[in-house]
Amino acid sequence: MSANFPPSLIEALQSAEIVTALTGAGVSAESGVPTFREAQTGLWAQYEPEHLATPDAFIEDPVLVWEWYAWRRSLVSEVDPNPGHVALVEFERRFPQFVTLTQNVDGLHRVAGASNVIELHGNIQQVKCFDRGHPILDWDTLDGVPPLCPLCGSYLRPDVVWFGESLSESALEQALAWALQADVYLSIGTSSLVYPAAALTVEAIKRDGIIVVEINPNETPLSPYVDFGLRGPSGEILPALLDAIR
Ligand code: BJW
Repeated sequence: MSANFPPSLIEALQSAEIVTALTGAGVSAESGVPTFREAQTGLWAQYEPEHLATPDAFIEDPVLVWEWYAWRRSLVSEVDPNPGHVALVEFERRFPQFVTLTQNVDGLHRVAGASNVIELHGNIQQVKCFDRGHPILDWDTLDGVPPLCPLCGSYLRPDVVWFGESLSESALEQALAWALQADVYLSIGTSSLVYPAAALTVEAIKRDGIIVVEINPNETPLSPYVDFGLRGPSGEILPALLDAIR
């Protein structure tokens, strides 16, 4: 595979000081975590996102939403990082400055050993309460579906970012700074449909002198604007890319 990479891409990576990677659900697909929007296997082939990943859905049916996340939490706890996650850890060691900005809530980048990770959409293993946002540890010993917040009595919910909710301001600010400083920006395994995460790629594309690379078996709305589109699974392309720049 390495022989097929454009030489100008390899040169850009070999001389890069700052590299920013934005990842999406596709990065975890080869670990067995379903993506969101692929018709046959996506989580939302069974459920519409608007029905489950919104505050209104939780207000309407907290039991259904809690149980959907409980199912996903147990799925995620049984899978391992794949060669794509592992290659990104090697990238982190290889470049003077490297960050993984992830939309994924599965925590697999950290499990793989990545240390500089910004989780833009939260983490499915963490919970907070619905009314006040109290972060709660040791919640799995609490009764109730969903359990109640020991501090204020409101329902607990996963500490993830639902549609219509704001991302952490500081996480987004840091992520934007990385997109605006990168020599090379990698958009990996994301449909680039969900904002503001996709806007990070848009901001990178708008800059002069940056190389923007998309790694995805399929095209996305941003594909026409990137410098290189590497079509294939990230679990194969990332290790090959790493080999090619060594
Ligand atoms: C592989 C592969 C392999 C497969 N290797 N690749 C501007 C314009 C339009 C709309 C908006 C906008 N700004 C805000 C909005 C509204 C909304 C939005 O973006 N809507 C769009 C759908 C139109 N955004 C929001 O509401 C955000 N909040 C916000 O902006 O607050 C301010 C505000 C508030 C109120 C009003 C207006 C503004 C919050 C977004 C939160 C998203 N949350 C979710 C759920 C997280 C919790 C959970 O997990 O349940 O995050 S939605 C879901 O989508 C999840 C993902 O992180 C996110 C992105 O999906 P991703 O990762 O791209 O996955 P897929 O499935 O879409 O794609 C997988 C890709 O992998 C595919 O391309 C495959 O080809 C590829 N692939 N195998 C490599 N082996």
